[in-house]
Amino acid sequence: MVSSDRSPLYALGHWGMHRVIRDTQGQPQLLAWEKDANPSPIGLDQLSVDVEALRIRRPAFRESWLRHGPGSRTDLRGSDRFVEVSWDKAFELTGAELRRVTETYGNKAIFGGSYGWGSAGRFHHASSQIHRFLNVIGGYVRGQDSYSYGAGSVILPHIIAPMEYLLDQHTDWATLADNSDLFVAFGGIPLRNTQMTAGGPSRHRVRDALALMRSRNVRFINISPLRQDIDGDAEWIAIRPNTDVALMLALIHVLLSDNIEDRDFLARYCTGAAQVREYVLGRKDGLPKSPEWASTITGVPASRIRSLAREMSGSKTMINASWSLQRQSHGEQSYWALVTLASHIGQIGLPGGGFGLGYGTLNSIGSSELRVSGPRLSQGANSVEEFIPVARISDMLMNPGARFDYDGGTYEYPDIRLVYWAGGNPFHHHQNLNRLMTAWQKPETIIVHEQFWTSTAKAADIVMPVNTALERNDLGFASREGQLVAMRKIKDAVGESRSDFEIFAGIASVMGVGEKYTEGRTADQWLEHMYDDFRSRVGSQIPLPSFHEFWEMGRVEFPSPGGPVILLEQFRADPDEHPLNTPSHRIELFSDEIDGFGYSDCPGQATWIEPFEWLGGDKATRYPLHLLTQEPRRRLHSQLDHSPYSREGKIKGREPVLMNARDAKVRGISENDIVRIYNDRGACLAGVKVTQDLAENVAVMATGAWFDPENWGDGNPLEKHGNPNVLTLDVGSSSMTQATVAQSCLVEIELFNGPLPEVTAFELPVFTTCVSKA
Ligand SMILES: Nc1nc2c(c(=O)[nH]1)N[C@H]1C(S)=C(S)[C@@H](COP(=O)(O)OP(=O)(O)OC[C@H]3O[C@@H](n4cnc5c(=O)[nH]c(N)nc54)[C@H](O)[C@@H]3O)O[C@H]1N2
Ligand SMILES: Nc1nc2c(c(=O)[nH]1)N[C@H]1C(S)=C(S)[C@@H](COP(=O)(O)OP(=O)(O)OC[C@H]3O[C@@H](n4cnc5c(=O)[nH]c(N)nc54)[C@H](O)[C@@H]3O)O[C@H]1N2
Ligand SMILES: [Mo]
Repeated sequence: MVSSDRSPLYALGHWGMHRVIRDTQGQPQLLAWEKDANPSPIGLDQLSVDVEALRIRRPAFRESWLRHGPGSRTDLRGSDRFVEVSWDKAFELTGAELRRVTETYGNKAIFGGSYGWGSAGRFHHASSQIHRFLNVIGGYVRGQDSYSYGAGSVILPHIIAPMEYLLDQHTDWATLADNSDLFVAFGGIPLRNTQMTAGGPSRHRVRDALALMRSRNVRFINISPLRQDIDGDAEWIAIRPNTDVALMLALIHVLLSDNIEDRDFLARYCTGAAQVREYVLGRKDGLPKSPEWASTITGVPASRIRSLAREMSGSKTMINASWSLQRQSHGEQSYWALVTLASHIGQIGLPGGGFGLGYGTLNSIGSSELRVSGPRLSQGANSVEEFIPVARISDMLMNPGARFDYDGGTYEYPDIRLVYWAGGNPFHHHQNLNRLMTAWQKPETIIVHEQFWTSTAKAADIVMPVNTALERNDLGFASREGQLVAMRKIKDAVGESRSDFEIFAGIASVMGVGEKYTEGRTADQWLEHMYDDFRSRVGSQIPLPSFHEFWEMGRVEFPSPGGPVILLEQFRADPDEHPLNTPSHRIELFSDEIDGFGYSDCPGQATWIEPFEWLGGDKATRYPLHLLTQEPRRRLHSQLDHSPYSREGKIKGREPVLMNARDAKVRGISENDIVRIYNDRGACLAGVKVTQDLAENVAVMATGAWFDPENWGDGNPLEKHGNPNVLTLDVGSSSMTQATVAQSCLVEIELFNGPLPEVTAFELPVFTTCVSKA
């Protein structure tokens, strides 16, 4: 597509908009977008030498796979050499392998879950492209739910409403500023995380939103092990990790004991208040969930629990829980307890009150921009029924045929022979990576589309080089961000890299289904098609110019309806006219449905269940520190970890770990020391930052340092770079949701005195030329 030189150039990433200018040599440069008052520095380094150095330039096959065929020397995955081949050869070999697997074992032998964020852009959205392709060739085993909020999204429809619906309707920041007195944040509202929106933020709004709220005297309470989880002025209640449910139950206990629970709200909008009362007051189990009871579990003084409950019910209070609160052992309970607590306070559906599930996770939450479904690529229909809850990947690969519980059903793990990934990095995102390394050796073939030589790419048999969002045309859109962006190509692709679309089109063509996959359109024709479809769907709601005018303009801002947006406002106004989609059409504080599933690890109402790993359990005598792994300030997950901005945050090349000053001192550890963090599952190196602003016996690391084991294969090699997922626990949160429990992890930390091993995560694999088997 051609545009005039005067058309503005924008680059959109999950971290925000950049303005693109050309230097005197005509080379593109990325600048912060002038209309964004609080732009993120993440992404500015995308064109840096360090980033480009790790690009995948040509299709590459693992040597043993190419020489000896599928399934050969899978123990060498991650350390084998690679052979580069032409595109024609890559398409031919990949098409033949997909045909072999589907003809021999059926499509249910392909795992195409392919979880991951990929890049911004609605057409070149890697997971849409791969799912569309796999559907065209007969289907695939999918991964259900998300790492982000898998526990929440499975349980919430039973008790109130689907998570996506709730997230989309969160009360907007300005309405909170106008109406709230108190904002109680379990897990904080870290501005660090609000740099992102999946698909790309427009203006970063949360810093100014919090400032506005403070200027209107809204008081903030940060209930978190880490003080910095709220930037700026806030009361800090340092809670022991994974114990929030106990605190919430005790807050309800105070309301019930004081007779200040909102009985009208409970009667009109909820079912199950009686069962909650019985449980909280300890009528059945003889154990009142009192402030004293919760104090021993949470470390929060009973007196503060009492006064907090009274403050919350006596003022207009928004109670928020971060998503991290449900990425843990029995994480469903955190959200159920939160909704139960908010129902007892009775402010759900009022401006400024009620509950939130993730203010402070993304820029888009709390936005009052237009709600509209964006341009989309049809993925077609999947004729394979088998699925796994997304975080059960190692279980699936290791135990084909084994049964698992999930949301009231019982299912079987399929027998996977081929894994296909585009747009994600499991050797970043999954828990217990040493276990994943073992599981990863099972399939006969692993195909990965990547832009960079990540650990996942290095551990594949077939690696397809993908261009970046800066090297292709696309449509930029994200929910509640109020704009559509012409993401115009700003530079040529590196090496021979191509888009996922072109790669899948090439493979589809040798498999005889090229036309079905492309529908006869080029990538640019698809953009126009998707734009026109969007334009006709939104009609007069968004006056849009023709595609070609839009492409020249560079971006279109949608009319902003402004506020107020008030979560569950209509339900509150008339619950009969606007019923919930739960069995009782009310908020289910007790759920007959869930109770009927008979899960001991997820009973019929919000329950305190001892976490798998926590500071109050037996395991803490051996591993006395609770490791929390938060989202990284300097990158998006593992993306751009090789950029200068991310690397500047490291200590001697390792990811920092935050330690409480006393915990460091008793271990003889000082600021900037390199330490070994370990438990039974693995060990990694990290560089220490000492702070007073972290609860004792807690350590905090960011995720996303590229996985860098001393060697691949079996055993528990030392991870040299600071990827905390060698330490995390890989079990399902409960029979109900089977979600990740990344935040339930005990470790010990010791000074590392040995010679420092070199970080090799940012090195290319070894290439060889090899006589092909044919
Ligand atoms: N311990 C612990 N682990 C966690 C979490 C935690 O809190 N603690 N959080 C979890 C959560 S919430 C999430 S969402 C996951 C995130 O996990 P992922 O989404 O897997 O992480 P990313 O680093 O974003 O990986 C995206 C990959 O896609 C590649 N990519 C980018 N654009 C394209 C493209 O156009 N095509 C192709 N083919 N590839 C592309 C990038 O180079 C990158 O390697 O991590 C999870 N892991
Ligand atoms: N910069 C940046 N922003 C991101 C991302 C990124 O990679 N980089 N990733 C995005 C994605 S995919 C997601 S899913 C969201 C995730 O959003 P969240 O899940 O909200 O983010 P986290 O950083 O994991 O957790 C926030 C804080 O919760 C606290 N916490 C952890 N466990 C507990 C607990 O048991 N109790 C209490 N009270 N607090 C606890 C930790 O101190 C942590 O700093 O972030 C998004 N935003
Ligand atoms: Mo996420």
